[in-house]
Amino acid sequence: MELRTELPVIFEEFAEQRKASFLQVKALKEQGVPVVGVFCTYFPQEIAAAMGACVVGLCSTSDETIKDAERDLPSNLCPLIKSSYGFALTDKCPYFYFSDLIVGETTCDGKKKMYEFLGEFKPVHIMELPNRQSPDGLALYRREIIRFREALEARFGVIITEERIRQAIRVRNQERQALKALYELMRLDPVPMKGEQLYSVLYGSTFRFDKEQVIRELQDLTARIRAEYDQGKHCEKAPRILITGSPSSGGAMKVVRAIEENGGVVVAYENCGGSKSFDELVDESDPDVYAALARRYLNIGCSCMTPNPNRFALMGRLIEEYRPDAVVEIVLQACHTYAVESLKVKRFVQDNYHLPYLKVETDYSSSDAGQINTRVAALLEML
Ligand code: BJ8
Repeated sequence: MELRTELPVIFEEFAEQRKASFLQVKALKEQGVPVVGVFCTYFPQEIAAAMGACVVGLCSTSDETIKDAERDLPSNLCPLIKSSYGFALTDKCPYFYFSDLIVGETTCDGKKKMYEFLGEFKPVHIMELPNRQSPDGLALYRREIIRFREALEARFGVIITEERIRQAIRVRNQERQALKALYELMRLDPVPMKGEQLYSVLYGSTFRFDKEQVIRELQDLTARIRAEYDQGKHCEKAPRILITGSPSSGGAMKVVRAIEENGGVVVAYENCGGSKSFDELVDESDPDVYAALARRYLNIGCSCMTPNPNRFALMGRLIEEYRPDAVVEIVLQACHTYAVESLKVKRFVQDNYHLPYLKVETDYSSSDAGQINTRVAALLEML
């Protein structure tokens, strides 16, 4: 049974949130609110939030500007990097246009080299992200978070106090908990909503700038979905899929759509945009606020870490909690770290959990949609 009532409208509103927020950012900018543009889940949001800045995600996920980007960048490069650079280059992304400062991290090679070119037309601050989750790495990222705070203070002429940072941590933790509560509804079988609907809320909420308000709306949405579920309004029982790999927003959502159009349902997203983004809270009791932030962010299990045990710890937990029937990995074209690590994911999923595993290498074009459809349909038929 499909969800009725006004819930689909709410999902739709979240799905359109990125576009809907263009004007909000413009208005904030006119009120003198600094706008900080970011590209990665490792970005310590709380530091910018503590100065009252508006934080906007700049990762672009459509192939509209890839041709423009390829004038400067190699064509054999991750589409997320080319798309993001292309939107910046052509001034087609209002968020980029309004950003007073862009922050990048030393994650994958393509991204960090692209930032050098972005720096030619916008102020860019690079945070040095260690590639190991070690005590030394933690100390380095802690220092980098302090250096970032100092850079903001110098650029915007403000003082960012520890008290403000703690307040920002409290609010972000509440937002993470609200997102998790919604997400955890997908443990139900049958599920209360489609995986694409869930993702539209997760993604859309990152473009909501009044965090107190979005927390209330998420809590309200979760309660309403649960109440309707208890009245028997939910989706049909379907093969359950866990998504992992490169981020699946925008053009890469074609994989999720192929799964759901062929009778499956995405119950969990291990990748950025999904659990990686909000699974862990910042420890509010740590007297060293910078160490608490460094630990929380450095714990993210991105494939740019080597080794990368935290990705597998999270994936194992999600498999146990969400009970997928198969795992589908999305690897964006030329994303070497996820492509190489995919062998470990395949072994992990097959050997430890005896689940089928499918790797889909793709970009943001629609040229491979038919082929993806065929492969996904074959997987679902087997389940
Ligand atoms: S924490 S996943 S947001 S780096 S897909 S640009 S890795 S070549 S987006 Fe990412 Fe931060 Fe990691 Fe998450 Fe490079 Fe791969 Fe492209 Fe990627």
